[in-house]
Amino acid sequence: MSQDFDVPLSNTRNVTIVAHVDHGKTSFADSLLSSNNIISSRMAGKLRFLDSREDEQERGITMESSAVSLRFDMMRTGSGGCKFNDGRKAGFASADAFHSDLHAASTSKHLCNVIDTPGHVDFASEVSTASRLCDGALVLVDVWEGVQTQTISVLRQCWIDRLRPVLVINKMDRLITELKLSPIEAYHHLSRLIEQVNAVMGSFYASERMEDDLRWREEREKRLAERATREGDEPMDANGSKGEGEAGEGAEGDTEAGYEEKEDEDLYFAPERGNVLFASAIDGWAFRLGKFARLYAEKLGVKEGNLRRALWGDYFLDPKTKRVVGRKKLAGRALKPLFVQFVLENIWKVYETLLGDYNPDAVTKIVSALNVRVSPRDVKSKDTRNLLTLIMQQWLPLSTATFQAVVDIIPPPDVAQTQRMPFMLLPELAVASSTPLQPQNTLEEGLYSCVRDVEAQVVGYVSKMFAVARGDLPEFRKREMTAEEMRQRGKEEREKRAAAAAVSSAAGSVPQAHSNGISIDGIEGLTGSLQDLSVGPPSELQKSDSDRAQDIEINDQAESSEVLLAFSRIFSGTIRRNTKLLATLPKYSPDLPPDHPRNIKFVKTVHVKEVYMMMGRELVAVGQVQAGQVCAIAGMEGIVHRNATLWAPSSLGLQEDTQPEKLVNLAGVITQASPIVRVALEPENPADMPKLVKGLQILDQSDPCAEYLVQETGEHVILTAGELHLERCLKDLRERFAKCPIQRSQTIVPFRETAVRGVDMAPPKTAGMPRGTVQTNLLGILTYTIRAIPLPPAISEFLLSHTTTIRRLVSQHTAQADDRSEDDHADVDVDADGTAEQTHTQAQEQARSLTPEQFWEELEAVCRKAGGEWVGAADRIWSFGPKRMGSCLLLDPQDTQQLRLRGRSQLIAKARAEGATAEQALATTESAVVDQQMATLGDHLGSSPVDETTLDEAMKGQGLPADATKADLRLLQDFETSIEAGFQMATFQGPLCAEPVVGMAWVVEKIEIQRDSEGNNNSRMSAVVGALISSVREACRNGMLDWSPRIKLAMYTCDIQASTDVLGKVYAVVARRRGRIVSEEMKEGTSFFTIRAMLPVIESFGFADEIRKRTSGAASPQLIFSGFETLDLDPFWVPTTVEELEDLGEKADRANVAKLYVDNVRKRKGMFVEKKLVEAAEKQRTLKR
Ligand SMILES: Nc1nc2c(ncn2[C@@H]2O[C@H](COP(=O)(O)OP(=O)(O)OP(=O)(O)O)[C@@H](O)[C@H]2O)c(=O)[nH]1
Ligand SMILES: [Mg+2]
Repeated sequence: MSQDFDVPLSNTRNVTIVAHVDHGKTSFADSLLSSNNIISSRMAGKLRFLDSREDEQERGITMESSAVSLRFDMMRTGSGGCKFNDGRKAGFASADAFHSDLHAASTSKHLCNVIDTPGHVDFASEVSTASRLCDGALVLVDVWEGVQTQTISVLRQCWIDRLRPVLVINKMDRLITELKLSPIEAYHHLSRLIEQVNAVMGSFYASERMEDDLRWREEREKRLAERATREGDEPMDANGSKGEGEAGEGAEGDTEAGYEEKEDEDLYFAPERGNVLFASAIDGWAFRLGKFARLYAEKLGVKEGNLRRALWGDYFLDPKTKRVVGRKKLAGRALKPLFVQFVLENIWKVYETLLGDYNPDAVTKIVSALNVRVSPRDVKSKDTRNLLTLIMQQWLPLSTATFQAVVDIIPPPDVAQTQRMPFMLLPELAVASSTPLQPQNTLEEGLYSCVRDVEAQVVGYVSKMFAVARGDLPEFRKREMTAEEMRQRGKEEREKRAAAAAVSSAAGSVPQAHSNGISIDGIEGLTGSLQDLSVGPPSELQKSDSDRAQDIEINDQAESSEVLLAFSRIFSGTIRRNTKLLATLPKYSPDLPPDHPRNIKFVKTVHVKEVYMMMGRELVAVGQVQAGQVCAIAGMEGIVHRNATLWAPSSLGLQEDTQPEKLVNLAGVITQASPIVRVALEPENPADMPKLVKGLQILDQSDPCAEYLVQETGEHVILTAGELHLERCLKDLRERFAKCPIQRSQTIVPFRETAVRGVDMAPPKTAGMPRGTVQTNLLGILTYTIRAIPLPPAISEFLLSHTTTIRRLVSQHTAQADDRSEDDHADVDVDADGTAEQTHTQAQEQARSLTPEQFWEELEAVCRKAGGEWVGAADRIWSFGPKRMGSCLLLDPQDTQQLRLRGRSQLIAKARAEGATAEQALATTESAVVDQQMATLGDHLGSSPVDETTLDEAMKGQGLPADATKADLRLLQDFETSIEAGFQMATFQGPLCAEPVVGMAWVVEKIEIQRDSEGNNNSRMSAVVGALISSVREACRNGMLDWSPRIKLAMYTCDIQASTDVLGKVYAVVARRRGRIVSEEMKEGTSFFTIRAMLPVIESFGFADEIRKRTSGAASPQLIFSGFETLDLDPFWVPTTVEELEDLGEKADRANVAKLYVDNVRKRKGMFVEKKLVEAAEKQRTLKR
């Protein structure tokens, strides 16, 4: 296979194929592969070549994304590729350019890096990792199934990552063969489908732009006002009139006004714009309107461009006048839209002729009319489906149409990077800014323009690590020898043997044959051309194969046969093998210098051992890769875990004296699926433990969504996105990574705890105090009162949807933020208990990330709305919990003067605005906090036994040394830290079953320190500090239990399509698993219902299989995690009224599902579970008698 990846940037494209599960991505990719002769065109659409794993082929589901670099030649004008206008949505308008271009001819080589992704929701993280590396996406939609849940989420991913999408309406053949629609019905169906997709795009646009729009309008008004004042002095008629003056302003702001307008319009898919492909992957055909416009333009004597615009929509050909007319001029005639007449009917005809009664004459007629080449044998063959494919593949070749659309619509890397880079480097600023951001330094210039020079700074981004069998690396793969080589080899062997026989004295002869057969696979031509380009010593690229093999020896242990490679894209410069690079891990902060103590541990040196182009199952070692390409890099195993940004001053890599001034961090993969399903693993044979641990480590690194952790109990736990994902992980562990039999525990599902105001709660525990109040006196020295209150739902939802903002906010306040973990798992923080913190849902993820000011303002508004004591609560927030970023609050009392989070946030912002560095700002804020604490210290020093003195008086009046104040201050600070720690612990492990608490607030009503007369009760004080944490934890828990506690269940939403006859069965399954139906819709024109149900995750195992069985395989539900939902049942509830006792028995343990769940979790965690083993023993005895 001869490959040449060296094409100009303008002819390079990076594209990902995304869709809902089973909409035909992998089949679609097949046809593209066949254009490069990787597979035969007869097998295209059937082979699913990129599903290279055995289980992928078995199940017919893609589980890992795979990349392939495809070459194609295209006839273009001399301008070097189609023209892309500038501005964000550049390209859609270029359809004209494209079609006119086709007439002028000059072929040029193009390279398209295609990444096929899985559609199953369990592997959604693979989609996010792929989209970061690409500039455009082919969004497939099954023409019949239409927009599905994952379609929406992939469209959202494209939107977030600023990928230019091309809509591919796939499985068009189903409309003819399965659903037997007429062309006109099909046309209406297609229009509705495109509308559906556009509605989704519109919703993203609306939500993002609403704010932007407001900002833009405000700015514009301000400008207008300024201008009005400026021009106020000028004579009115300078511009003719005031009104025209405004028009002039309009013209000045035209770029923006026009920009806004165009953006909205460019957002949508419209066949006439060339961003919609109609395809049948299985039959190997696809087209855009341009194809038919060209065909008919001449026949009808209409301009091609005009015809193309009329080919979609309600335009008709008036048979009398031979003119194209709109609906108005139909005058009641029943004409067919042009699209039906010229496009669909032709396709329908081919299908009907070939798949109807066999008629060789009709077939021959079609073959000649379409001007395709089919061998007479094929025409005679009875396999008409195959013949159909042959004809359609030639008439409307899928790969040609797709590559044309890709070149047309999707910008080349340099153009794309100019638009995408601001969103990757400064996402918040870029979204907020109305004008495109500009590069600030040479590094950014390189990134914005995708420079490829060897001297340019190298920046690459690793979006995931993936495992390949060592034997699959080209260095290790046996190359198939040509006949000539075999003859040569035979000759050499014979000579060798003859020589050996001649020497024959020594018996133990040479077992050399084994060392042969390792060879780089047939890319001599390529390496040759690369040598010319390379700057370094040529010998590097000419290393012998065995040397290379040694270089790749990443893991010395022979038993490990998996190598981890980095799935990467080069954004600037050229990466070469055998160079050193810096890898910045996701937690690296680009605002601080690289040698800052907080950054230093996130910068690692890596050695690039080899770079490969990816060819689906094969890797091709290429020695170097230039900017704008997607590639795989060897040599980062053990250093880079998930993602990283690579940097070097030039293609020569790091030198001894390299001192980076600034590094960037391109991390931003949004993992939409949160790992929610947890199991503990152990090897069947205990001696295999080391193997398992090693396997788990590889899995953890190579799967973007699987997490591995060791629990406190010593259990080895993995977290996966769902059942299918878990199965794949187990299979990988058993067969590839650990290679030993493994047992799994029952699935562990997280819960949440909260409390609500119940209807018939017992009286408050502390009499005379509001509910939830707990007063504690520690050793007679410290008295404090804490009151628990359930948060109003609006506040807790707001907090939940902004956890990322809160995390950032809190880390701003603590210099040592996030020092806890050195790993680079930025996306998911896993605590010791194994509870994934990132369990907010897709819907919640949509929430914009806010600046601190915005966050506080919005929170304040939400609190104000909640009313009552919540008004102003935002100012009193002392801490968030659990883990400092959850939806629980620790609050100061209402009349507090304390400088809490918000006050500090404002101080920091103020200092930053005045030009202070982050550290300085922090320092000034800290000292302000200390000052203020000093000022309020007196409030906490309760009445001392001797006399009632405040601190000041104590200092002055009693002549206490200044040290005493400092000691008091330190004491107060210690107390506050302990109280916060206690709160964090209480929220991290709730009172019910030690699961995290959400939606609660605790108000610290009072802290009073009783000083004794000498003020030297140090030893007792330290005892208090020691006991305080656990005491606060208990207080928080008890306060919470004073309300009516609840558990929250992790829930899945799922859409099930079922026909009327199986509907009842589906409902029964959902009900039995404690799910509930949310909606039920009849699909237009069919007897199918789309049901949306909510299902507790804990009850979901085996659900998909069960539904599939019940519906005879018709429905396969996609379970999507949708957050936690309160189970409205008090786990402590027991029947009290006579009826309840009669109905449910004394304990109602069967009715109280909440208690059941709680007890199960407690049992699993080894906590105390109240349970009687022998119940009603007398009764049993009585029965026996
Ligand atoms: N009728 C018809 N079936 C198709 C077409 N394209 C794909 N299929 C079928 O749809 C099923 C799924 O195809 P895949 O290519 O595996 O779909 P996918 O999108 O890659 O699926 P995942 O990767 O698992 O999300 C297979 O049975 C294909 O044969 C098409 O154009 N027409
Ligand atoms: Mg697939």
